[in-house]
Amino acid sequence: MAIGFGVEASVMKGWNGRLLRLDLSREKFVSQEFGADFALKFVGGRGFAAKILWDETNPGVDAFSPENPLIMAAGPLTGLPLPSSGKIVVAAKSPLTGGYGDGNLGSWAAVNLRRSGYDALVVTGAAREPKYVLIVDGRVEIRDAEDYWGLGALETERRLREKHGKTVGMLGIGPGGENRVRFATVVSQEGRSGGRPGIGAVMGSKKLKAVVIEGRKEIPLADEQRLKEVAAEGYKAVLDKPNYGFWKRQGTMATVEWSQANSVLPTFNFRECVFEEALSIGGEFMEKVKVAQRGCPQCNMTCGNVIEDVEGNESELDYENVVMLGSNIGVGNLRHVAHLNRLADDYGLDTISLGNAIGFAMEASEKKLTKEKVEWGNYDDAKRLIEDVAYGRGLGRLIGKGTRAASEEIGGDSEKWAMNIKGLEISAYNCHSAPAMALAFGTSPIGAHHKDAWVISWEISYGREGYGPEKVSKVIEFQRIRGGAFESLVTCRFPWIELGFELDWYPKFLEAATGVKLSLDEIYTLGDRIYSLIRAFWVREYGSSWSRRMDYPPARWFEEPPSKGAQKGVKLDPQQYDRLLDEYYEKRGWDRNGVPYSATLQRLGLEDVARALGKP
Ligand code: PTT
Ligand code: SF4
Repeated sequence: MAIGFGVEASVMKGWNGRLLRLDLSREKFVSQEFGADFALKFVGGRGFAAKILWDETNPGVDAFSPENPLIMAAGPLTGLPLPSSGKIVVAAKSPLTGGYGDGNLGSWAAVNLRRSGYDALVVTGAAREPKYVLIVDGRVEIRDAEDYWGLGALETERRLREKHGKTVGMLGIGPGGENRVRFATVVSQEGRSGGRPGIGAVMGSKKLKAVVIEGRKEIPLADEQRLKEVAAEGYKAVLDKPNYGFWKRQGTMATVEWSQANSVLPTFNFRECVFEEALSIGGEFMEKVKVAQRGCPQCNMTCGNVIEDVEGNESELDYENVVMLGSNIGVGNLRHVAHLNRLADDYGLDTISLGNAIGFAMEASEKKLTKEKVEWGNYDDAKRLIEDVAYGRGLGRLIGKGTRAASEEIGGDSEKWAMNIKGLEISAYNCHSAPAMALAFGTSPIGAHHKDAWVISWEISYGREGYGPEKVSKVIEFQRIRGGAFESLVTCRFPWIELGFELDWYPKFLEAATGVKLSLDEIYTLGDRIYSLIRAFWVREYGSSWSRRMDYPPARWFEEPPSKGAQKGVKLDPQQYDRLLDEYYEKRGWDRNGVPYSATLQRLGLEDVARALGKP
């Protein structure tokens, strides 16, 4: 069985040309070849995931149904000895948003999957009893996971490594995924976590506790010598970047001070943009108490900063984790925040949605919309609430459905401050006074995540007040690079965005690995195809309830300006936001409701999608 046609898998280089298909209901697996057409059109990672979801799910499929495929997809650069290439995309139809969902995490599982002779793993069906899957050099076994079910993700990884050896790569879930918390993630490497829109819950619904992978095969390369040369040059260029030393010291944590200085730091459920205790949870303070540094495979700019939490455990911090479980809920002690973060990693819960959900609960409690009391800044309340989210108890059960569903249940005016777009909670940038970043959140293909277009730094230096067309162009440019290129080549974007490692390196890497010569513009067109395909998936899933309102941020940004800081009194203008959205749709070739025109889909080689959507 093969997907695509034309050049056969056996003569392709760079890609292994194989998907591993696993049906947990029947405990069967099959290795499926794909051809060059599929590889060249959808590249890998997010591209593969979007195509498989579009082709293989029935419209309206329940995210927890055995038919919803769980996809773990690498790309043609993943796992090669290239800068920061140890990343993998995990994807499925999201139980949180009801649309396309994915995430990207660093893991030895990414490298070992490729060294096992596969480019992606596609899991369908559902086991009756807990299982884990062991893949060793391409051989597959489905094993009993009864002994691991109920354990935290960190402990599960420790035990499975003890059993299968230190060099295995692992993707696993904690109790959050087992209990189908709608923002449960997939966890790896003692605290790398991906799949914000509930991909861990989809894994839990299949009773799949973990995937353990060992791989020692060679990945076929078009020009091995050339790859060695460009890789060595690339690694050296990363080391030579002026910001390298500071990055290694603080990683993403320096953004806390930056966000505070620029009044975009989410505080008290995005009500405010500055936090009085910001410095005590920032990068400078973290640097003083840091005890270790961790990172993803193949990376020479590792950025995982580890500190000891209030209970004496190690906790790996990033900007998003610290802000959402710190200033956004009013907690200003880094060791307390670190423990909340550690709990999230162990339970396998996304810190961004979790911090939003706790902030939402604290505001709801303040407004007397909940029976249970949870107070701003109260560490013990936050800790208890996290446990209740993971185990589906009380208020935790409610907010574990996500802020959109929770606000529908508690009512009042809570919809205005349920800080999500399309059901996915907003990541850690407050956009009362950042229209381009608001548009980036509004049009992100998975809901309000910053990963596709983190334009806020550019916007603030360019001029944050305006709503000019250059802002729309910047959002699309970033979406092409970040959401298109990096998510389908599947390699970390930090060398580029954080150190200024030039984008021109990537076509060189791709050519050495695959023999395929593509310009950056051609790579961006691939990104446009993936974007329109994902948009079509959302439209198909939502049917008649789809409208441009799906791309709007919550009312808080339009109606409730912050009361403090340099941006006091500033809020987004709804008419101007609407105009940005119109321009965005026009540039993408989508109609006034954000639905791709038939001509756009055809131009991008998605004729079947055009037919299915039935658009003019
Ligand atoms: C990512 C999102 C982010 S984005 C962060 S911190 W960031 C949060 N991390 C979490 C965590 O940790 N534990 C937890 N329980 N939940 C968490 N939720 C949040 O998840 C991540 C890095 C980071 S750190 C970022 S920006 C970059 N993201 C990349 C990306 O998306 N694509 C890509 N090609 N390269 C990237 N490089 C950087 O990787 P999601 P990771 Mg994460 C502990 O996955 O779902 O996309 O959400 O993957 O291995 O931890 O690396 O300031
Ligand atoms: Fe992982 Fe950080 Fe390296 Fe990117 S820069 S690969 S997130 S350690």
